[in-house]
Amino acid sequence: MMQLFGFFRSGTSHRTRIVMNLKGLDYAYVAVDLRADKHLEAGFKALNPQGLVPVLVAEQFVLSQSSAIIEWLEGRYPTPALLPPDAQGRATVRAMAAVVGCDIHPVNNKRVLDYLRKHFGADELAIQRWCATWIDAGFEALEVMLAADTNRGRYCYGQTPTIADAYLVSQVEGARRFKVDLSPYPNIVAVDQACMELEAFSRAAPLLQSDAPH
Ligand SMILES: N[C@@H](CCC(=O)N[C@@H](CS)C(=O)NCC(=O)O)C(=O)O
Repeated sequence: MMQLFGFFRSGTSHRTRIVMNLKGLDYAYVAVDLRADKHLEAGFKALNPQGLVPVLVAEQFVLSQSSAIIEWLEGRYPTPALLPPDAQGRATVRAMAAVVGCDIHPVNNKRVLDYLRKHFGADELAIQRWCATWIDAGFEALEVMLAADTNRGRYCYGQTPTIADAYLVSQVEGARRFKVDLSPYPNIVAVDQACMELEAFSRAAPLLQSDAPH
């Protein structure tokens, strides 16, 4: 069985869980406690030298980087398709995913926030403002992209969930954690609500994972 190494409230783990659930894949979840720096221990770094979650162990090989894992899952388990059939559609979906994956998440990652606390004296209010700044910058653009697409149904693109929804829903979760006001983003909130009606998304929620506080 595949093993997914992750952490309950890691956005990159969350988006990967959503994709695995949408594909109907069974997997063993291995919790890596980022609060206890388990990801920096030699045992985990032997799996991923970057010391970051998620890691997927499948078919005797080890994959890191959620975007690479998600693309591998899409190629290996093509049904249901989480990318559109046409090149323009695929590029549009990947662009929306990249707003989160390349431009919001990396600057709000734990190690970045720890660095701001340690070397720049950032207190929790400053951290909250930092995170909100980059979430707002990405969400403002995504909101425009969603509003402009008149062929869209209830999800980010087309009539069915795509990888863009997996990225967006996990980032909305992070936005709520950092107390970002979501009222300027009605299309994002509506997409999140539509996705959360699907079991694949609701079952992937951070607080439902075995390593979440109960
Ligand atoms: N680009 C990587 C980023 C992975 C990543 O940063 N994961 C976070 C959790 S969401 C992590 O392990 N953070 C540990 C740290 O910052 O020390 C991916 O998409 O997989």
